Amino acid sequence: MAIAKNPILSGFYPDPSLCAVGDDFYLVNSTFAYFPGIPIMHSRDLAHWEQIGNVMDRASQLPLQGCGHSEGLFAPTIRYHAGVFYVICTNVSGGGNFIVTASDPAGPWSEPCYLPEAAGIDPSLFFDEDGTCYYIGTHPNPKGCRYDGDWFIWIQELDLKTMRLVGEAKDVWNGAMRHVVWPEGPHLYKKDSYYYIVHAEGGTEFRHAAAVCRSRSIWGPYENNPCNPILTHRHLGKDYPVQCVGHGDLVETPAGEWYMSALAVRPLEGHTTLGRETFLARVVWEDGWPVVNPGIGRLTDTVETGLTDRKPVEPERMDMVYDFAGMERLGDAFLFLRNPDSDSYSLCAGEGLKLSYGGCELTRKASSVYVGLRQRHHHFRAETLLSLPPCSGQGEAGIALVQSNEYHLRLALIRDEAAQAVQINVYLCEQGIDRRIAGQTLSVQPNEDRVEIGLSLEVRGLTAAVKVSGGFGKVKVAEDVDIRSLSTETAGGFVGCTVGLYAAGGDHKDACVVFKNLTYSEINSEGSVE
Ligand code: 6LW
Repeated sequence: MAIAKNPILSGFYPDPSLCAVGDDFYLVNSTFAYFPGIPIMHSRDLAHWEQIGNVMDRASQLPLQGCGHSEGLFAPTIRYHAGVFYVICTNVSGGGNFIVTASDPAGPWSEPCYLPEAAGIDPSLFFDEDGTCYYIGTHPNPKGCRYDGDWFIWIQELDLKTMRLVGEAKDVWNGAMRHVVWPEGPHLYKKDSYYYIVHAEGGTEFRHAAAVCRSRSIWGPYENNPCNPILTHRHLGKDYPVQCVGHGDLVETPAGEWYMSALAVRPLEGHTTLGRETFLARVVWEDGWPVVNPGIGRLTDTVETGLTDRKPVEPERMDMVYDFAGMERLGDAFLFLRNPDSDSYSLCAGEGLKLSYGGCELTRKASSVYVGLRQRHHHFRAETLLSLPPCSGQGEAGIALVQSNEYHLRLALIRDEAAQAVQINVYLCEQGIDRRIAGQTLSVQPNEDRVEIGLSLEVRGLTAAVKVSGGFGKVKVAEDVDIRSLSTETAGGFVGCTVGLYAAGGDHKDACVVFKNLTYSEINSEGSVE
């Protein structure tokens, strides 16, 4: 039997939603300002997940220009009905709520069908037994918010032929607790002639919780589960290692067993750098209500899924080696900022990944030239070998750990042609202000064409160390850099860190830095590869 290890998706995989189609499970997450948007994962045992694509992989589907790091795509929902996959989501930076569809969940997905009449966020779809489709989402209390977070869950029928909301919209529920804040992430289900709404409340931070209500009619009145909330860690105190648990979605296996995906965070000393991650819990039904992890009542390190173990053919490796010189496409795991300018990136056989200079700094809310991977572990090392052109017009290139445009760490290389040297600087950007925290100037050989330098960024929890290597030998540039500010608690927002390669600035717009490879390895707290 398969045993799922929590988090089932570590790192920046927030707002999970999942659905079952026969023996197959599909899961999606929110991506905010990153492109492509909404990774889609597949599993046959709920334990091993493989990315099969990205739902929003064309700029035409996903306008993100100028959006804030935690704007763009909010919480998506995935559902399947009558041969069609549906993802419904909100682009808070352009267009609002929309639906995309696909016959193959790996894609291609359709252009978005916007629902301008649907206010608010966190949309979900429900297909009733007679095929009628309903939209469920959240919006501010239509009678006026009495306090911050005074929102309502509302339902309206969706005509699938016209993709328009039809009939009356009805506010059905505003949460389980008195003076509840942020009832959100609602999903509708039907079981044994009851309609159930599972939703989050309390805000996505420490007081996050999953709750449920039910009704015999989809339009209500909904009755509160007397055992609410069904999942939270807010009563466990701020030292508990897994916090902010909520945003649940239920799925039934072919054997009739139930599971819930939920988001949670794993802070270190009160600092969350990995963002909101995806967890799994078991669900049983008692007296017509779902009970999460019965006998335990909180998220566990492992979950027996009751399904045959289906390790992927290529088991997920925690050391990921990308040899760009031999790759034809970057692969689905890579993330860009907002809508990338494809002319600034090219994979050249035998050479590597070329990034153009001339783009804007990572501090800007713009489509900076950056390509990254999610930080999947508290302790990791990222290494790359790059080659700097003779003329980059003072442009910088290197490796960055990005929480947002306002909070990131950069190991930045500038080739100084006149001085026949390479300046190596470490910048910690906080509140959008760059601070140079370490630096060195290393000489290069006179008349050297391209200069090859290896970069290493090692993160152990809340500190980072950077090293460079090249013709000049190995140099430690900075150690024990305090990166606590690259956390949700300081930076705010909804994302986790990504680690990536970038190029910025410089007045030689035709110049490129070439990255030969990128290696991401999980390490232990002593620095050895796991
Ligand atoms: C999302 C809402 C939430 O739309 O945070 O945790 C928002 N819950 O449901 C952004 O992820």
